[in-house]
Amino acid sequence: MERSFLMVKPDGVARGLVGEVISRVERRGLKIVAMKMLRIERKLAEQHYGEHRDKPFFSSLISYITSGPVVAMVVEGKDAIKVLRTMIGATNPGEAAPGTIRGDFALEVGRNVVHASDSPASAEREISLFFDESEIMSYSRAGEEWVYEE
Ligand code: IDP
Ligand code: MG
Repeated sequence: MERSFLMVKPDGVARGLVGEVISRVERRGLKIVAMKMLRIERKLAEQHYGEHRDKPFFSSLISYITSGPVVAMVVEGKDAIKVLRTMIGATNPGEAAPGTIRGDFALEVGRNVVHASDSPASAEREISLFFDESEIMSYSRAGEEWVYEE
């Protein structure tokens, strides 16, 4: 099993899309093993998006992500990182396929509703930025035997 970091960004929270995102994750068979609502502080935002420090959109990205509460999650399941990236859709919602979260709920790259880790290394780094190991739960979901072959 793999873990990824998933976050409903401030626009997603403000637009009432938290339940929509969560229900898609649950329906897929993935398991939410940690979750919290928080207002991201500037320092955490700059750490989280450190790879984009030199990009022209960095300061607007930091303003966006710190502009209101977010809902941060750790999601577990087979190929969780790749599966969530497919479910959220292309970074630019204008290019995101219908059926993806961004393709169904967004129009602009600077208001693209969700974040999901893009690799195992990012997932590990992002999970540890937002969660203590003690906040990550271990439990069985009913029906898992019908999601996984064995
Ligand atoms: P990702 O969120 O799909 O992983 P990244 O390239 O890692 O996309 O960019 C991080 C975030 O930065 C995007 O989700 C988006 O909010 C913002 N962003 C990326 N490119 C642009 C841009 O060209 N203009 C404005 N914001 C951008
Ligand atoms: Mg990214």
